[in-house]
Amino acid sequence: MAGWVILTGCGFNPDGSDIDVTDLWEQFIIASRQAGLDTNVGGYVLLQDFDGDGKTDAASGFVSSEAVVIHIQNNPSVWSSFTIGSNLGAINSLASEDIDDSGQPDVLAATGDGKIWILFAPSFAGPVTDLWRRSSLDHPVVVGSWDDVKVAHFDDRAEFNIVGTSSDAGIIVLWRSQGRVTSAVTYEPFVIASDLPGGFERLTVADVDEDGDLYLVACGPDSGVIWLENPGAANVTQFWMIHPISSDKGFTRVLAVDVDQEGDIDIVVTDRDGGRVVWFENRGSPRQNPVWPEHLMANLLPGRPDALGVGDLDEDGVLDILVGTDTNQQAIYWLERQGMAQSLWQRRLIARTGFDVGELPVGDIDGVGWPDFATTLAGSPSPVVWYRQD
Ligand SMILES: [Ca+2]
Ligand SMILES: [Ca+2]
Ligand SMILES: [Ca+2]
Ligand SMILES: [Ca+2]
Repeated sequence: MAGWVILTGCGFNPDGSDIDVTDLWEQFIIASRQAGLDTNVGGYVLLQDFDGDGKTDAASGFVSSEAVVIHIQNNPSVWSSFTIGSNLGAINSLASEDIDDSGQPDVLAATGDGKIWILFAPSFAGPVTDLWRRSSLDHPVVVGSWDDVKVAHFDDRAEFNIVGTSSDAGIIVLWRSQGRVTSAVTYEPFVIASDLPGGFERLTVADVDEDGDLYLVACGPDSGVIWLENPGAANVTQFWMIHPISSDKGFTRVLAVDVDQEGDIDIVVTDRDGGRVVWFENRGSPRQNPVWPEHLMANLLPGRPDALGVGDLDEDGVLDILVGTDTNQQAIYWLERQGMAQSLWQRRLIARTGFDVGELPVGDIDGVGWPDFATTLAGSPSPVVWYRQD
């Protein structure tokens, strides 16, 4: 990170402390520790209404559980958990969309066993707890481990596209359906990028230049940050140009959001080992103007930031960034920009968790009041939780 030392010391509260808002946030349990499910390492959680009753549900998976569990909300403090897939390999990422257009959302899992699984929800004829069919995507090459999976519409077909990244294979792959989806086998792989030195661990989907096509942004601790240019919705199997955003190492999580509210998508990343959250400023027309200035958002040492979320927590029209840390002084913070300075961020402490914080999806979980968020707490007696602000 040489060259950015000048930023150290900027961007904190004047007295160097957090604004403590822990009293304003209450934790609720989505799932308690369950026999036969090892939830001690590496958690992932997403929000989705799986049973179509209008109440937000969740899906979770852990590196150590090798299983995907859905959590159906009965009421905000009572949730029922059902394992929808087990022995899948270490869960490295989860995604959810209605892949087969059945009316019920399905779940995808990228795993350490070298597979990307699609878990298809049972039809509406039966309860959501019926058997979930599973199948895995075809691979263009043998992959040891998939790090991330995302679902979006990159092409002009009705069916969703799926993208996955494997850092150890150094590839990023896009799958497109050959017609109506009945199983993962309907999908054909197309390699977007290969021979990527160091590889990329995390993906996010964003329209980086606002031309209507969706692009990919990728980060990897051994490779930096790039964006990959979709050649166009009618041409997704043609060449995807790779554009560098940063060649600095150490970035573990990535988020695309208009940080400075100038109307273009900026990129937020965690530098886990460096304890920092930084953002890269899109100065408009990133194809012609490829320099993305780096700005410090927070230095959380000795905490190791390795989880990001975004939402307008205080409903003031400005998106807020959630950050979770692990290893030391595990906590959840809310970062809010102060005025126009790019590196002046106010930091509020939402919770000291005592356990490593996983992902931080924001949503209206209880259906009333302010936005809420869920997360995983690896190793905790309550490994899947949500937080509400009073
Ligand atoms: Ca529901
Ligand atoms: Ca479905
Ligand atoms: Ca912007
Ligand atoms: Ca806000």
